[in-house]
Formats: sequence, structure tokens, C-alpha cells
Amino acid sequence: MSRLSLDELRRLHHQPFFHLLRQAREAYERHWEGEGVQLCSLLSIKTGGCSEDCGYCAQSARHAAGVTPTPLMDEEEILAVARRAKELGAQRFCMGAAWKGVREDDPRFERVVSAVREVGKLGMETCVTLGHLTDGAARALKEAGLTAYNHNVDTSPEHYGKIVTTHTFQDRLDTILRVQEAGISLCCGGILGMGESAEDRLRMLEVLVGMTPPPESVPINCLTPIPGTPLEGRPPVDVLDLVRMIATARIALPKSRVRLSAGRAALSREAQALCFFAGANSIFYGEKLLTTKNPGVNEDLELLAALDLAPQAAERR
Ligand code: SAM
Ligand code: DTB
Ligand code: SF4
Repeated sequence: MSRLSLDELRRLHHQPFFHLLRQAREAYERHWEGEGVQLCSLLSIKTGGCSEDCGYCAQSARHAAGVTPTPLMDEEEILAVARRAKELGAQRFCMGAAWKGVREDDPRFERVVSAVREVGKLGMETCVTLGHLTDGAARALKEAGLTAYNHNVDTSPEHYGKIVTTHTFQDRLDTILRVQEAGISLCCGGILGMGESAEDRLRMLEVLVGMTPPPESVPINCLTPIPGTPLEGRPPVDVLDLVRMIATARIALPKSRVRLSAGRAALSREAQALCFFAGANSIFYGEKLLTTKNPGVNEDLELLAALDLAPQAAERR
């Protein structure tokens, strides 16, 4: 299927709910039937104290979210968490750092590169999210065997400036291009519930669809409102709007893993079932995201079993 235009995305997204769901299900079955749900464990390897002002984020030094900044974890500590995640059944291990970005000559970055290499040796897919990258940093991560780099566009180009003022949407796209030029798979998605319109959501999707190649995985986060941040008072995302967005993403990005991401702890089992039906085929797995809670491991395994969904096969792709 050729890339969908904004108009086509609008038509898809606004069609009757069950027509949309049927179409999304067909796309899922064509490309993903039998593949299982990807379980990605997340670890904040460097928490808080970030220079940026992203309005949703607990880790910005500019907000009073009460997160105590911690230095970059040691490699052995990181590996211990990764081993445990693997034992619990995770296929991918994602490491997040509250940095504006990294350069290849920063010794802390070298520690992350080494951790990527070692986690890879455990037989897990690896992902990191470290903010902006230089070309050299992207190359170093590729050489260490990194599977994917997470760098979200987060919202539409038009809405971005209302959420973040310390860097631009274009800065995000520049890093995304560096990731892709280095030959690393891209994990790129966004957040719902930051006061954006349906049109903003579709513009965000248009940007993702326009990437070459489109992102390997697409996290769809629902804002977890953090007390002390500018977005603390935002109302929750309507579950049916979330399902509509997942279904539209499934059709528009048929070969991407669509990850039901932050905000899952606030969703009922039935709501999550609808998200999987609409084409979500990846979750964050483990009790904690970066600073907030995620459903428990047993709860998630029970939910997958109740839905007859298998976790993705464990071997590295
Ligand atoms: N500093 C890096 C960056 O900005 O790319 C990496 C860490 S950042 C916390 C990773 C992503 O987590 C953000 O792009 C955003 O999509 C998501 N995120 C952060 N806080 C969130 C929140 N309160 N609710 C939902 N998603 C959130
Ligand atoms: C993504 O899109 N969501 C994850 C991961 N990439 C790094 C992070 C979610 C963070 C939720 C808020 C928190 O725990 O602080
Ligand atoms: Fe949070 Fe990343 Fe923004 Fe820093 S750059 S405030 S860690 S989202």
C-alpha cells in the first residue's frame, strides 16, 4: 500500500468506529497474525535533572515534580535488571536517560554504549532513548549492535511549541534522520492527551508515515499527568479515541509494531483488549515505566493469557 496522505488519514480515522476497527483488524491479520505481543522492559538509567522543559515530563529540572535526580547507573546494575527482565520474558530492553542529548566523546555515553553491547549479548533486543544524537554517537550505537533508538515526535509540528520551548520539532526530526542514516531501526511515536485536536493527532501520524523507512515501532502513550508539571491538570484520554488512534496507526503503518505505552495502568482489561484488537502488538512490560507505574508482570501475563495472545518469540530478530 502506498503512503497515506493527510486526507486519507482523516477519512480513515473519522469513518464509523466499527468500520475502522474491521479495517485495522484486517491489516493486523495480513501482516502480524501469529507473531505475538512484544514485551519491552524499560529502565531509567539516568533519572531527572533534565535541562529541557517538555510540559509532560516528570524529569525536567524546570518543573517541580519531586523526582530526585540520580546519576547514570553502573553497567553491572543495568545488566542485573536486564537479566531479570529476560527471565520474566521480555524480548526487548529499553534504557532511558533524562538528557537533552549526547555526544560520542562523553564518557557517560561510552558507558551506555558498553551497556548496549552487553545487554545484546544476553540475547535481547536493545533500545535506548537518550535525546538528541550527533552522527558519531549514532554510529557508535550502531556498532554496539543497538536494535532501535526511541525518539518520539510526541505531537504534531503545530502543537509541539505549546508543549516544549527548549528545542524544536525540527531538532527531533534531525536526530531521527541521524538514527536512520546510521542504519538503526527507529522507535517513534507520541503522546495523546496534551490538549491536541484530532487533526494534530493525524498530522503527527502523517509525519510518521512520511518517514523513510517508516518507524519500526510506534509507541502510543496516553499522558500520565504528573503533579508539578504544566500538564498536571489534563483530563484523561477517552479510551475510544485511543482505540481509534491505534486502529488508524495500524492501517497507516501496517508493518510497524504499535506499542500501547504509557497510561496502560489506568486502562481496564476490556479497554486494553480493544486496543489489541485494533492492532496494538507491543507493550511496556514490568512494574515501572521511567518514573511512573505500569501494570504488574503477573497482571499482564494473565491478561495476555485471557486474550489467547502469546508473547513474541524470545529469539533476537
Ligand atoms: N530525554 C529523551 C527524550 O526526550 O527523547 C528520552 C526520555 S523521554 C522521558 C521519552 C518519552 O517518554 C517522551 O518522548 C514521551 O513520549 C514519553 N513520556 C514522558 N513523560 C510522559 C508522561 N508523563 N506521559 C506519557 N508519556 C510520557
Ligand atoms: C515511550 O514512548 N514511552 C516510554 C519510552 N518511550 C521511553 C516512556 C514513558 C514514560 C512515562 C512517564 C514516566 O514514567 O515518567
Ligand atoms: Fe523529559 Fe526527555 Fe524532555 Fe528531558 S528531553 S524533559 S527527559 S522528555
